[in-house]
Amino acid sequence: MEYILATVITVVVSILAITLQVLFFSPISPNILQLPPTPPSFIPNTHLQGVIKLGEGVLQQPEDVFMDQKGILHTATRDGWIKRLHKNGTLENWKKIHDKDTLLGLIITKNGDLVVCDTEEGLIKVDKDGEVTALATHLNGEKIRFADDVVEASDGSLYFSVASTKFGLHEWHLDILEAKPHGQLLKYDPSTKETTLVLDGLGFANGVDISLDQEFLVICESLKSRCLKYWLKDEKRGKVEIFIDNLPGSPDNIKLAPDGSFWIALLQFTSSNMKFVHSSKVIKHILATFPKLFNQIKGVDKSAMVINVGSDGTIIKRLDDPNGKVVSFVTSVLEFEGNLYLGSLKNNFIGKLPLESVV
Ligand SMILES: [Ca+2]
Repeated sequence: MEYILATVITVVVSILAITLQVLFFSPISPNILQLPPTPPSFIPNTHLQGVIKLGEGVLQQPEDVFMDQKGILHTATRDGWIKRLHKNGTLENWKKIHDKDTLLGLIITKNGDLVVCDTEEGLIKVDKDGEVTALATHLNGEKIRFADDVVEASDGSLYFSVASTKFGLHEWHLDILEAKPHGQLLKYDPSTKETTLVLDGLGFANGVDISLDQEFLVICESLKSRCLKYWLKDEKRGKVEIFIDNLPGSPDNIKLAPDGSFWIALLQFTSSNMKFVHSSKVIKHILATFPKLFNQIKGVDKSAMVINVGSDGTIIKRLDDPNGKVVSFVTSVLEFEGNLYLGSLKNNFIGKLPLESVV
């Protein structure tokens, strides 16, 4: 009898403790989020299972990929390196920035400098000699915490996204669970060395790129399953409209293709698990308090999808690895000389896919 009583008391106290922890010490103040419905005609294909693995085992979760004018592929890996893949297949450890896993989107500017987003340091420049300089570290006196992706406009300005002003890289899941718009689009002017706010209130601001005619910039909001168009020129300058919405996934990086269309990597958060999670604040509090539970159900590392979108915002092509057999958690997709190159936050290689294999 005493044993049963002790067990009941232990269970009750444990439930109370967990309830108190979840309700009063939860790190988030969540919103309910409606994810877009899956289109009725949705039939996954397996095109992405045809990728060739480049630098396998050496490239740790290369989130972004960028090709310079000579055809040298650049990526930032989780061990703090900028690595280069040459046309002859040689892999070069080019520049070690630090020992952290915080490097994300990168570009080579027209001057030949590499600019990379660091989720702790802001925007970093590495010149041709390998000298590292911090470009944008603060906005109005506040430290820039979660720089995600960057693009250079024709006038040399650097536009870059801040995924969240509230949560850092290692708390990205909290931003997703909270489902509030903490993202920004910032602009760094190299002539004045000033950083200014362009857009605020974005839902996990992620990939950025600029149209072939330089008329508009596209910025993707992972949380809202959409990308926005921000006009850069003429009478529409500064205006914002939807470029594409109701995407079948959460957009990560976006890259201009040679023909003026765009390639977008879509994170697969739209599983039934995540739809359920986004429908309940209580569930969100529990998952925010117990991150291992979130890792079990997030599903984003179990499949991959990329899409090709015309400059008018219509989907032209969709490529999948529906069960993550070869690639998963694909975060960027770049088209160069008839091939796609895929970056990922799970895979330890860059995927190469000849486009002729998917026509
Ligand atoms: Ca990104």
